Amino acid sequence: MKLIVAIIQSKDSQQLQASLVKGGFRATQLSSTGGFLKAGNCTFLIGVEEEKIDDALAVIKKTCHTRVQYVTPTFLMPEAASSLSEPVEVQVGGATCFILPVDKFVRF
Ligand code: 2BA
Repeated sequence: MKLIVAIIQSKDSQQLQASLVKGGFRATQLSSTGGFLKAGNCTFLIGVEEEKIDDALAVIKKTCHTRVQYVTPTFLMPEAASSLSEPVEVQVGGATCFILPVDKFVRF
């Protein structure tokens, strides 16, 4: 078994949860915060048999969309507020997925 840790945008979370259940996957959804934008996002923990990893990733890929966000650089560098004011484009995934080995899995 593997554990997929998938960080996605909150806007896609309901659809992903529904698609995973429909695909026969079990998942836990956590509220999280991106370190860069400091905005809320969602982290899914999905325990998956090794042979189903690609299927689960396909569901995530199909459901989670890349979006563009604009950030004012003053948000990143408050000390340079007077010289930097034009919003900067940031592409937010999709999904950032980590696939981890699971030593043991039990359910009681
Ligand atoms: P955030 O950290 O809020 O990042 C949002 C978006 O800002 C990122 O989208 C990326 O386009 C940009 N970004 C992040 N750090 C940057 C930097 N140091 N310089 C320039 N641009 C930067 P994604 O890459 O799609 O990431 C979406 C969210 O996934 C992240 O939200 C974070 O919560 C998570 N994430 C991404 N990579 C990660 C990693 N290596 N480890 C842990 N979490 C990660």
